[in-house]
Amino acid sequence: MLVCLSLFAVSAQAQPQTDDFLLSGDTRALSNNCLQLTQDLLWSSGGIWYKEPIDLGASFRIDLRLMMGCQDEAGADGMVFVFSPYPSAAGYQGEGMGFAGLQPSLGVEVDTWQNEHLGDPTADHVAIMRDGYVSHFYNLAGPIAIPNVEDCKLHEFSLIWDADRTTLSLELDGSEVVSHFIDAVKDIFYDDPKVYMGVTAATGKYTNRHEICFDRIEIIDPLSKALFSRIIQAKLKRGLLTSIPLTFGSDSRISDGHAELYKLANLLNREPTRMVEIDVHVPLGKGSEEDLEESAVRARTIKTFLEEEGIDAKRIVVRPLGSQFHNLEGRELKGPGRIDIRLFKPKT
Ligand SMILES: [Ca+2]
Ligand SMILES: [Ca+2]
Repeated sequence: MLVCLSLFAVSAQAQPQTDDFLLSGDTRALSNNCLQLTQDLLWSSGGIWYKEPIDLGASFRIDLRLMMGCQDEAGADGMVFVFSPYPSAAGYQGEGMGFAGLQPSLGVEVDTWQNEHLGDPTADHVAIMRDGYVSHFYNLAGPIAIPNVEDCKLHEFSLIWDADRTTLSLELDGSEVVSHFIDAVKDIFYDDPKVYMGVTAATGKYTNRHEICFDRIEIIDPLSKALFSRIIQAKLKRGLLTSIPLTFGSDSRISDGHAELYKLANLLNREPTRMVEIDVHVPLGKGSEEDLEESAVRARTIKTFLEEEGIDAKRIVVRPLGSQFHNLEGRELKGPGRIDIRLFKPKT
């Protein structure tokens, strides 16, 4: 199953499969959702990159398990969760853990080997880093010591991006271990929110086997939480007719205005006793028959959208009105079109 990462996905959830990743270096698939990034050998390195880009404008949570090897004292080097504009990039091995040198990037390391010159603590540790710098003198957050993870066991990690608070956090076995506030889109990625998610691992002069299993990727779209302003909400609750802009492409699909429809869906979800009447107007087009047909197509699209947002079809009344009111009360329709909505309580 492929996770749907489109901008308009409300809350897409999926268990990623190994096919969903580009593999590099020594990486090999172990099962449907587990991969080995390094063998227990000198100077081994591997990386995986999720093929679909991730939008940092949306919040997400990635649940996975890591097996960091079976050697504690003599085990090295560790793994890094990486966000980068380029998939399949690979950084330096050894202490670089496949992350060193990747620029621009945002990384979260799970480091199991102390490199004193990088400021590593003795214990296994985590840190949030940028632009391929593995030295803690330049990191964003950490290093934070964690219990030994080189115990031959799978440990649960969750990587959480809160897009509203622009905060990246890492949980280990259910507890938050490191968190950092950063406007990553602006400060690191040159205003481009589209990034790829990768995981890298490496060994050097000391070694360990590094494995990863993916349990769940959940994307929470910010649009799905959008609300009308208090003024419009109050107006709608009084049953007043309210227009919302909605643009359709030549294929009769909604091309702009999804945010407005999400707001309507959210309001209907909060007001479960109310129904909605939607009048669908189109600009003066080829003729009244064709315009009526076009508005009927749009009406179906809008109804389907709301139904997919969990609104019962019985609560939605759509009226395709063609172009007969295209110039109602001076609100002339030119390019886009308009829908008029009214909330009401059904007579019982
Ligand atoms: Ca290290
Ligand atoms: Ca250790």
